[in-house]
Amino acid sequence: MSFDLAAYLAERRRAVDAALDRHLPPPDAPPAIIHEAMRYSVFAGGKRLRPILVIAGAEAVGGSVERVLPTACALELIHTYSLIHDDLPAMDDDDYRRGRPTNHKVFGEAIAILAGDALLSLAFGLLAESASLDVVKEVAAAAGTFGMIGGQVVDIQSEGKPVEARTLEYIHTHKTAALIRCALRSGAMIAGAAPETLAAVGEAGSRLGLAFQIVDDILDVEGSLEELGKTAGSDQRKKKATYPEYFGREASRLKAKALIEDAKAALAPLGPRAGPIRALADFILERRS
Ligand code: GRG
Repeated sequence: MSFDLAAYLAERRRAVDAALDRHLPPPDAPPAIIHEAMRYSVFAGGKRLRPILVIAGAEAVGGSVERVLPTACALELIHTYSLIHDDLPAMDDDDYRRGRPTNHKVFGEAIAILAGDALLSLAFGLLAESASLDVVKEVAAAAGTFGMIGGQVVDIQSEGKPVEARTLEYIHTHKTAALIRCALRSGAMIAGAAPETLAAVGEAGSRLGLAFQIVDDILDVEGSLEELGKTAGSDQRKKKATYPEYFGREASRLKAKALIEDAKAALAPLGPRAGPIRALADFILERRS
């Protein structure tokens, strides 16, 4: 029987959502406005890809869902903070995210900035309570200036300018792939992966992450507000450095496909337990939202 990805995703999304609800402060805890703003964006309906990759990373080396749930939540909180800040007028100035008006459109810029900061603080609190120092360091590196923030800085600096292919790859591998790789590796680390297994999982994560952002660039050209939950065509309007802009849509799709195959090849030594990661790899390539 083939792997039922829809059932796998639905079950793990439910577990992640319930854990997020437990870990986030109640919406009426004073000062209520900040807790409402945090919950507004977290529960706006994201795919939960990063927390599910934490879980799949653990399962690929025989770990349990329960054990990695706090780390899975931490990754989703960091991802949501990055989306809130990315949407701010000072950054991408977007009006819609996850099918809803962006956080600053509803709560104002000051609360949106603070909601992002609060999600990041909560994430590291959760990690400190539940993960080893190695995992905390791994996440800090992936989210920081040599990871996601570094990629965001170069992305912003490159707007409206001609970029070289290696700059484009730097942006995508840092802005997006670093956190996706970290999600897979963190799950595997908590589940006690051997060094060579962890290296294979990291290889796969880097390729999945880059493929994810290339597909995101293509969807920004091809998708709609209904499908994406955010305004399509925004990369072109902001003159962003993207794969389809640089290489064309067809070559970008082939590149994403090749990366997905490379990711699966890297996972070969893990055997059947990496089945969910392989299915997630196909999902990353085929997704429409
Ligand atoms: C520190 C001031 C400050 C800002 C941080 C780091 C940063 C701003 C932004 C990160 C860059 C970013 C938003 C990259 C885009 C990654 C991406 C493709 C996001 C969309 O991910 P999905 O499709 O979203 O998984 P859902 O909503 O499904 O979770």
